[in-house]
Amino acid sequence: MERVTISLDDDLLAAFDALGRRRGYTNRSEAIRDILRDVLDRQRLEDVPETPCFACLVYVYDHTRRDLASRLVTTHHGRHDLSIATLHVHIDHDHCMESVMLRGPARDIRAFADSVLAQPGVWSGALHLVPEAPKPAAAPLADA
Ligand code: NI
Repeated sequence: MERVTISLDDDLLAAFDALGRRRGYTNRSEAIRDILRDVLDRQRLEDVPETPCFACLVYVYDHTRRDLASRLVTTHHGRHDLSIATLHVHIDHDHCMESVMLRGPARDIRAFADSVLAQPGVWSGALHLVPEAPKPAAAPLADA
C-alpha cells in the first residue's frame, strides 16, 4: 500500500469529514478508499458495459393489477440465464416486493432491470451492480 498526500479546500475537507462520520468511518483513508472504489466501479461499468457483474434488483408491484404477475414471470423466464434467485415477500394484501439476484454482463442486467421496472404497476425499483472482479491496476498518477 502506498501513502499519498492530497490538498483539499477547508470547506471540501469539512464536508468530506462530515460525510465520513455520517457513514461511520473512523478514518479518512478508509472513507477515501471506499469512495474511490465506488467511483471506479461505476466508471468501469460505463466504459465496459459487458463487464461481468453480480446484481440485486428490488421492486414493489401490485399483484392484483391485471396480468402483471404473469407478465413479470414471462419477463424473468425470458432472461433465466441471468437469474440466480428471487425472494418474494407479500408486503400487504395487494402488494409484493421482490429482490432478484442476478449474474451476467452489466448491459444485459440493466436491460433486464429496465424491462421489469418499466411494467405498469411496478415501482420503487432499484438496481445495484457489483463488478465480479476488481479492475487491474493502471499506471499511477503524479502525487502533486
Ligand atoms: Ni406476493
